Amino acid sequence: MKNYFMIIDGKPVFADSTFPVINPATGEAFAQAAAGNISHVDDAVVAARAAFPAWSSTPDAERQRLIHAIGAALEANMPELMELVTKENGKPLNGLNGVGSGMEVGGAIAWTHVTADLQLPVEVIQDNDEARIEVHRKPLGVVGSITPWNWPLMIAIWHVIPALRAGNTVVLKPSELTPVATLRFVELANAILPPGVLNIVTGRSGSGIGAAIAKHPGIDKIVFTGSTPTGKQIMQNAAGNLKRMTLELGGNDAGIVLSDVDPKAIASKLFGVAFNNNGQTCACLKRLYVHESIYEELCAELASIARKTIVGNGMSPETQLGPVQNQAQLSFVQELAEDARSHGARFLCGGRVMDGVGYFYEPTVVADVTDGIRLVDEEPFGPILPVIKYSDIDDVIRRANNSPNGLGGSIWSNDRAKAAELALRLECGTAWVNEHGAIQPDAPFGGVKQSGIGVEFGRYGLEEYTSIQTLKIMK
Ligand code: TXE
Repeated sequence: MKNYFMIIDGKPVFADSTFPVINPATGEAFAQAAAGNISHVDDAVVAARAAFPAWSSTPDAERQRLIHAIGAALEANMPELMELVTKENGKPLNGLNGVGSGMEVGGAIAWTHVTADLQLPVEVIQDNDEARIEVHRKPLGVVGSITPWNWPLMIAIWHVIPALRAGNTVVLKPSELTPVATLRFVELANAILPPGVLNIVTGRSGSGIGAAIAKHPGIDKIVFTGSTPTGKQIMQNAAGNLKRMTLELGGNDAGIVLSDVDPKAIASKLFGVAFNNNGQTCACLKRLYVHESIYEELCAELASIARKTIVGNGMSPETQLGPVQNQAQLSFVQELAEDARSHGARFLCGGRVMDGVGYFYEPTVVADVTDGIRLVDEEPFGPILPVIKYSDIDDVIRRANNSPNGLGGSIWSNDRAKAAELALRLECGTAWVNEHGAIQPDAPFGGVKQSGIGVEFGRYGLEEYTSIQTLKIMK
């Protein structure tokens, strides 16, 4: 079984012990990762601080060249990275509608190259006889990145690459459930970057490494993707030195289907945006509101697609959905399903843990549920979709917005102008029309309310890794 090491100051670091990385399709360990501790965080911060002056003053074009080289290294190692992502996370190599580890690694490569090409030009806001005023963007220093298990490699790239592009150095901590693809990425990147620019520390659950990063006085910014409760703890811990912060937290995205659509025409797309990666994506559609006139027909279509979906070990090329990533998440999905059952929900398909090894749950479509039960009000983060009937558009917009979350939302209609108007009434960071969860490296993405702070991607995302310096030159 391969043993994955941390990298601090460009050097491999093996801790005193290792912890197992479980393949959720089998429930068995397939790799070991270094069980680091808080002292490794200190070492990584020292290395990152030492590397900052040279990295931040490296000419822009050189930083761009090195980041493109990282993109090329990811591409050259794509099959290995795909296998690692599938084994640690469970998502299939190909997956439902092409959402699998191929997309994850392909996305990581694309984001790396697009972000390498982004620019933060000096803005001149006044240049007259009195004075010239310029606005400069400067790197913050050391960025602490804390990533989750659902898109382990892609999210690490989303954090690390813009941080580096803007001239910061990084201390990265992947989820204890999915450290290996990230460890391999950091190893590849360290063959390209100067020592100390990108460091990675791994540890078992309960190691306190995440909290140590959040608290560390030598870290200037935290970028975190994960749950809202952990995001709140990080914010508290980060207050000591007023760290800058980008938080990408949970969502419980609503999709609203108007009466003018043909259920047969949109069912497959709706199913895909709700169930891709087994619903374990922050911006999956998680509450589906359907007009009463097409409710039964759309429910039946969704259930029929769910029954035909191929669930299994993600290493098989035909698998569409893999296992839930971990036992705790599987138990949580079961808990929400049982609660819905006890409230009279109608299970159109699924609703059971699958027999055999691994953390598999049947793709499940649940009708006759409404706001106020846990399956609708809480983010299930699993392969289960509540479908909720509505009759009045103003009422359903109010219900969609009646959530502490505000990551994404969508309107589905043949009348695009009307749908766009309604979409703008949704309280969320991204609103889609006839789409859901679709993101791209040049468009900002982030949550409002308790779904997060700040945005990622594109120029807006890159700016979050900088502070502004205003320069006023008197004439
Ligand atoms: O997340 P955590 P978990 C949601 C989803 C899921 C739930 C729990 O609903 O069911 O979160 O998942 C590190 N200080 N999302 O338990 O705890 C931890 O080690 C600093 C939505 O995995 O938030 C890991 O690296 N760091 C989300 C990371 O935080 C701490 C994606 C995420 O763990 C820490 C994943 C602390 N005190 C889950 N405690 C999305 N937005 O897509 C833990 N960590």
